[in-house]
Amino acid sequence: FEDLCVQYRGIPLPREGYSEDLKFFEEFNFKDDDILIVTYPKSGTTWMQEVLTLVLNGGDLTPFQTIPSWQRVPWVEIKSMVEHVEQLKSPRPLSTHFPCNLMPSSFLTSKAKVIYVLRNPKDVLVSSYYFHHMAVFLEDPGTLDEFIEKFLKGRVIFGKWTDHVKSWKCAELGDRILFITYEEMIQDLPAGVRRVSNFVGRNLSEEVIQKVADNCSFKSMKDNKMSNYSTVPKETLDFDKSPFMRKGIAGDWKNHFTSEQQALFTSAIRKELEGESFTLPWSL
Ligand code: PPS
Repeated sequence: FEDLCVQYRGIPLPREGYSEDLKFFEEFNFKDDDILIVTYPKSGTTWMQEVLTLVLNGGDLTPFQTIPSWQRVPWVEIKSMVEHVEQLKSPRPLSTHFPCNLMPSSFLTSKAKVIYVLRNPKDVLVSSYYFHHMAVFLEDPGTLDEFIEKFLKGRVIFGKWTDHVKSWKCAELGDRILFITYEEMIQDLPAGVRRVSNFVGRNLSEEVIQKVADNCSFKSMKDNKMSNYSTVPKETLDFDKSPFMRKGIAGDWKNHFTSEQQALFTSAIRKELEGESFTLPWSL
């Protein structure tokens, strides 16, 4: 694990794409009209990148069909993405997997908006487990028991899930932050698209909202080369092991966790969140 990760201010980052020296990120200049998608990995980042692209373009499918998602909504903490960030027109759609306490100072002084996508951590864990099999740059996850232990201890990329959620829930960003869950988008995607479009100040017609939702369905994104990561070389993502767009459902953990694993996981997460002033949108 240590060989494959770099440590940055207490959290492990994948060596692929990241370095300990994040000076360029620390000096990143957030603009007031930036829109930042924030996620713990495997929570629905790519999904929200597609929704936001289409919302900001009023349903125009061209960028969605011609430019890979990571160029349209680049990660601010990855150096090779700087050139893509520089090409963006305002309002700039951006992504990050970082906890709030590691954001550069310009973020806090700006009025940049945040869309935080939250997913049930048991499904995050299962999705991440498969991703560790396909991502050649990550360590073998071992058995599910072993992976659960690593996940709960934060011996995974971007550290503990609970620390990530706490950092953003406690950030007191007021109406600068929208919390939206993966599960609510599964249940009613047009309603999720409407929440996003209202939040970013785009008044879209019901017809356009429906068009965005149709194009952001799991099936449609799985078939779109610009959002399914199939253009990434096999030396980085091995699609023979697992697809990136794997299952796209809520509750897949029930097909993987034993009742002992479920009890252990739930009590560990509850303990980590004891005394916090926020509640999670689902019972664990
Ligand atoms: S990453 O690597 O952090 O950027 O991954 P991320 O995009 O956050 O998460 C990948 C999971 O999101 C699922 N996904 C979707 N689910 C439903 N509908 C749509 N349109 C959709 N797009 C992506 C993807 O399948 C991964 O979840 P799992 O459970 O592995 O299928």
